[in-house]
Amino acid sequence: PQRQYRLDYRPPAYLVDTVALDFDIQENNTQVTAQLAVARNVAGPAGPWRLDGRGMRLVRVAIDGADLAHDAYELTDTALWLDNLPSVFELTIVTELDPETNLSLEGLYRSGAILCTQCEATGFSRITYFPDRPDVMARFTTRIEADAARYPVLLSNGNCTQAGMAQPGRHYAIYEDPFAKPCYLFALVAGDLGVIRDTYTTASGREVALAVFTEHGNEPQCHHALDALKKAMAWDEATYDLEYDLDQFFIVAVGSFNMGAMENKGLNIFNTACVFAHPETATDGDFARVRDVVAHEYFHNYTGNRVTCRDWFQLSLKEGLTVYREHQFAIDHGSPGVTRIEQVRMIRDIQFPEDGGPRAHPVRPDSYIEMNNFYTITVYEKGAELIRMIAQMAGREAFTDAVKHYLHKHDGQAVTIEDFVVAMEETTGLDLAQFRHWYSHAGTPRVAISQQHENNTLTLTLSQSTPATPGQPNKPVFDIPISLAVFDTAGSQQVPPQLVRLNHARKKIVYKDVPEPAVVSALRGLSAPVKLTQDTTERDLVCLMAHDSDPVSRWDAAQSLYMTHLLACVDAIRADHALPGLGDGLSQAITRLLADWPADRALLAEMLTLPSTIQIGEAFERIDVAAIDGARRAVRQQIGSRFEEELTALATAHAPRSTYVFDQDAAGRRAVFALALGYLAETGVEGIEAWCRTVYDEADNMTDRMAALGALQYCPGATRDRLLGDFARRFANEPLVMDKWLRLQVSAPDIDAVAQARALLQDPAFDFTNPNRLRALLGGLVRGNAPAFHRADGAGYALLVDEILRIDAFNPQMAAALAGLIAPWQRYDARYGQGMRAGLSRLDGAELSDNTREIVASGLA
Ligand code: BAL
Ligand code: ZN
Repeated sequence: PQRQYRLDYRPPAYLVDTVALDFDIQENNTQVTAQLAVARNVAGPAGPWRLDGRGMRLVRVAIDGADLAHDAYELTDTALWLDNLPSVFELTIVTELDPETNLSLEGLYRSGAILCTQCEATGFSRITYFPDRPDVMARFTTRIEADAARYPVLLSNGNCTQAGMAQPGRHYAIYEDPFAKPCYLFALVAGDLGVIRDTYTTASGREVALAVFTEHGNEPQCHHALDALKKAMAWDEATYDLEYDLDQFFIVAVGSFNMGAMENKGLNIFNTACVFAHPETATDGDFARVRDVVAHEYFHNYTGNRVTCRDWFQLSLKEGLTVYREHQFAIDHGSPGVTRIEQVRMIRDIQFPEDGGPRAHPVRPDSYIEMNNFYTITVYEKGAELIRMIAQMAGREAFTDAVKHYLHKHDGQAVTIEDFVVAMEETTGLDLAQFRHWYSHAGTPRVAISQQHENNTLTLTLSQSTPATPGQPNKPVFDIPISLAVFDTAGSQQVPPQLVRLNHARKKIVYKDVPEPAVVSALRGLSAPVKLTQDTTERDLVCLMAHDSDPVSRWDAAQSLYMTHLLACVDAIRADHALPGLGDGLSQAITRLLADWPADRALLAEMLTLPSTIQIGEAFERIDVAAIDGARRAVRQQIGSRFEEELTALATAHAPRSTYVFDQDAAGRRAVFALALGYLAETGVEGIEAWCRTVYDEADNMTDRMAALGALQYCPGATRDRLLGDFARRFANEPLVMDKWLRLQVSAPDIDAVAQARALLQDPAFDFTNPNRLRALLGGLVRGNAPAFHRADGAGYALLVDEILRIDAFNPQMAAALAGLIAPWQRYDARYGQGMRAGLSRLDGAELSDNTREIVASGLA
């Protein structure tokens, strides 16, 4: 495999003005005829022209209508090379594909009753030979012909301009997309589909036809997604003056999909998991995710489609910005504090570990072997945090103007992250020279803040350093926006919130006329993706938890209090000492919280949630899985026992009563109920099983059912078995709900989860070529039951490696993602790390896809 380097970028040798595609869908194969209007690009290199292509049969190549003989071109496993070309010509290519046997879920493939495509990053080159790079933008016309009974619905990008009957029993449709686009945004769908429809009238009065397509019978689960789409369209008009630009916008939900969704122009294709939301089958979390993913894909219409990436190293150009826009949208449609807390948790729990492991890479990577391995939390979420930092420094209004300027300046172009940053500077007046390091350097900066207070003068000393990451031993000094505020111990504000730019290795900030004692609230709302150490006292944290004006900071103070106690418990377990008690400060803080519930109940649930085991692991040089899990469970039991009465009152007050609605208030109540029930179950309080049974039996929605089953994970016995059996029978025909069941099957602490997973993998009721099933079962085991996965005999690693090898043969993207779970073996205590490494070595000795090989090699480097 060839490693690609960012600095090797050369403009394309030839440009494609128009592409006419003709899909002839037959029973067992599909023939694709592509006609390209091509012109030499004077800015590009001379010599033979490379068209990418793999996994299909080349039937015909013709230049200006004349067929090329076999010796007039060169064909390899991954490319078609043409030479001695005229400067302007029409290229015809005919290929034959086997969508029925394509389990990679790239290119054209079957998902149930639906033929569909996935072209990002390079799936289009499984459809026809083409310069499969985003800086080749062409106007596409697509004709699809298929059996009318089997495929009554035929869809592609743009607007439908013609449709009708073809030969007997067959029909066709023609779509024209007036916007030039890279081939990664191409999409086609053919199938016998149900649909729900609506319209949206844009701010300037144009009517857009909206639709969500799905396999028959699932239509009732699609209304929430359609509603979210209309909200997203209205939000983008109101926030950025961005109006939709085609006559139709369609979403198609398919069961087999590697990603969450895909923003193809005018024809988004979604994983059903990011479309379906019905109270009986989806939780509040699912409802929120569907809303946000629908919005995300819609927002790509401008940030990604109208302005796209020059090359894949620039992926964060569209993903970081679109995730940021999605985050803004989510904050405007839910509890702002809790929504931000969820975003912060994602950064700390998933991005920080990636940035501290063997796969650490800059938001704009410098090289890759397989691009699909770089659709990462760093490119997406850290990329969004970089945009958020720019927005904070610029101020919301200036930032909004800058985004408008960027989209206007580069409309219809394929550009770079540098182009984006320049556009930000041009409008906001910010100097982002030093800030650019965030894009080019991996790793999580450490920021330390210490305070001295004398004669009413408060001096803060801020410093930064960043650990080395693979291939980047030396780190620059970053430009880090730190949000600060100062309170007195009663919670009155002494210094209002302000943004300080830590752009030196060390910086002092002096506040005069601040009476002692002062409580410093720093990095409020995670103003930068850094790890903070601060010399705050327990008293300060208790004060911030009660009084900070920012709910995210209140939550963060609680997290710090919990963390101090959790770390002491991990140390005690490792040293075989008795566990320390809860401590006065923490007890006092929880007492206060449980005596005076914040109005935002979702915030209360967050404030009573301990840092995750991953978060706790981040605090250690080497991760001791058993000690960390043991400590977290023990602290939950300490809290459950100490506050049994208060938690019972909390659960009782929020027990399900009314008919399900998905709104902020109701979801918050359900969240706090589930949280209290979980504590009580983990503590084993009397009567808890009966309570869970009642909740389950009487539930009118999936959120409450899952609250009961989640709590029962701690209560082995007949009740749990009966309810899990009932759940499996009730939802046997709902694959997404059965994914929840699969996770439950492997996440209980008392079971042999590895044996359970192996048994389930043999169960013919489940299609374990489907990514959602695999994520549920294997993700459920590795992430949802770490002690079971990391068991001492290595059976968990053996199972995962067996599965990676099986899956790699048909879906390399999925296999590579799973291999990433054991790549960071060096972060683990040797007891675990050696087994993880042995797993990687076994993979290394096998025949692997480029995708999986790249991940394994990074782990073994
Ligand atoms: N472009 C891949 C799916 C997404 O990020 O929207
Ligand atoms: Zn995206």
